[in-house]
Amino acid sequence: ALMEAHLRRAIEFNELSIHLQPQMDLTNNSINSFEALLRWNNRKFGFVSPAQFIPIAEASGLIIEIGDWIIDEVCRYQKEWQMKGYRPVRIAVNISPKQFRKENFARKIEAALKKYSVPPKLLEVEITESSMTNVHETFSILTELKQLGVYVSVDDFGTGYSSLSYLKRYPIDIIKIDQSFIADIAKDDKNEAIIKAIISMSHNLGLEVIAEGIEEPSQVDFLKRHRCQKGQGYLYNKPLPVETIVEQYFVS
Ligand code: G
Ligand code: G
Ligand code: MN
Ligand code: NA
Repeated sequence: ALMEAHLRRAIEFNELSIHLQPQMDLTNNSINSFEALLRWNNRKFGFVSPAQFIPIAEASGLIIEIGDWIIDEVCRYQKEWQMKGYRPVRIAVNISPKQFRKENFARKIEAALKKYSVPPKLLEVEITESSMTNVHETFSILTELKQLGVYVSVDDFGTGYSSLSYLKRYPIDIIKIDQSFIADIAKDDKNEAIIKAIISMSHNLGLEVIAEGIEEPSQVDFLKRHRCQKGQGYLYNKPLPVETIVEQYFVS
């Protein structure tokens, strides 16, 4: 409850920031996109992990305000980068179930894109299977997002309890293979069989596929051998402050 009280004032006190993690094209080591990851530095608690405070934000409903803030920030960066003539790069944003299902979610995204004149193709919405509780509702939100022209990805793929039928039902663009599978490459044959199946299923469905949590060159070799072309992880970069990303990838 104390943490919730502090979180309630985090935006006002400028305690939230966004880090960006590059998502690579594994075939030529170029940047394909970024994932935005929230960071909170509180006066009392210091740095608090999103794994700790996102559930609090979700339970208290604060996630709506925080989520709106993230989308606004990300669109603001895009505008700024566009004005400075930087190469356009898509940014993926994690969306909590409550935020996804809140009425007017797609309209809010549309408004933020419009506010900063950002092309929809430069925004990606990452949802998890836990957002897809109601078929009719999920279909209608995803269809609106599709019509807007933003990308939609399924985060932590392979760890939920959903049936695979949603892949044919919903307009999804990208599958993100959960990092637990990548961590077990070369340790577990069954695990490797599952990754191969996810990659080939993604290709056959016309979906993009990206591997999360890459830490070892041998994992890249495996992924490339099985035609997974995209990936992210500490081997390439940790999530970094936006200024660092700009210096490293745009100004040089
Ligand atoms: O970046 P890190 O590994 O600490 O993130 C931990 C968890 O918090 C991950 O599950 C990640 O998806 C989630 N997370 C990070 N940033 C955001 C955010 O901006 N919004 C939401 N909803 N979840 C986030
Ligand atoms: O749930 P989601 O996939 O959005 O969470 C991403 C989380 O994974 C972030 O907290 C991010 O900091 C973390 N992460 C990113 N790359 C790596 C990696 O190579 N190894 C590990 N262990 N975590 C990673
Ligand atoms: Mn994610
Ligand atoms: Na994930």
